Amino acid sequence: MKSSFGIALAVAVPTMLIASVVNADTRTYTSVIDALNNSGVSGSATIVVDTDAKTLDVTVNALGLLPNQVHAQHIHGLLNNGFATCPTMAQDANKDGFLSVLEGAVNYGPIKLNLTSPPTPFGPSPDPVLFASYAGTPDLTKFPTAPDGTINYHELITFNLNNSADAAAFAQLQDIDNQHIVLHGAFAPESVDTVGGDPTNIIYDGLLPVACGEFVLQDNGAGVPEPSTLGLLGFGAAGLLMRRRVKVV
Ligand SMILES: [Cu+2]
Repeated sequence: MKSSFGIALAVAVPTMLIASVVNADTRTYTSVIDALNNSGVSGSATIVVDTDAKTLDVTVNALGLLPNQVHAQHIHGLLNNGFATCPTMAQDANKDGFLSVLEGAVNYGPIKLNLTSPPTPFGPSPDPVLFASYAGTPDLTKFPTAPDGTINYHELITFNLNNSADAAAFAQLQDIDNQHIVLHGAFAPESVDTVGGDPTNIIYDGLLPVACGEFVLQDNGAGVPEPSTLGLLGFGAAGLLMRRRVKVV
């Protein structure tokens, strides 16, 4: 009797969990963007993940950027969807007073999504350290140039799951609250992001991280607050554990 009850619960709980997830086909994440490298940049970002339509609706509003320069902007994160954070000056490993793109990457991980207009096609990585394997090569002229120091970006990015790179990208962009947005580009000594660069030569460094924002889940699409969702997940996990134990016995 005990075993059959365990099996019934193990089957029922994950089914309930799946039902609640299927109903929630959109999730909305927001981010407050703060300056890195004393850039004075600030802003906000919103991402709506639609698991039914297979889209990400991305909005970025930022100000304080150097006008009329290419400002690369990306979603960065860890490839296992683990929790990644914005870097701080604590990651200035060579103590040159600047957080370089590679020093920052220790915290924020590789580029998982290029925020260009139009969206960058997913495909092979142009750099195995800086880009996720599916991220594709961005056209630098398609990033914002902040004509008056501001960025107002909005794109609906659609993923074709029949394409393996798109499918990999979509799988890596589900837990947006574990990822963050990074804006790049400011004047800096050539040595900051160029190996062998002259530290007395000030250049426009298009790689330099100038702002970063971590995302927070605001709405999971089902009207269920996040703590309850976590509770359901915990309960589902308990059901799975029970099922395992029953199998062993
Ligand atoms: Cu970036």
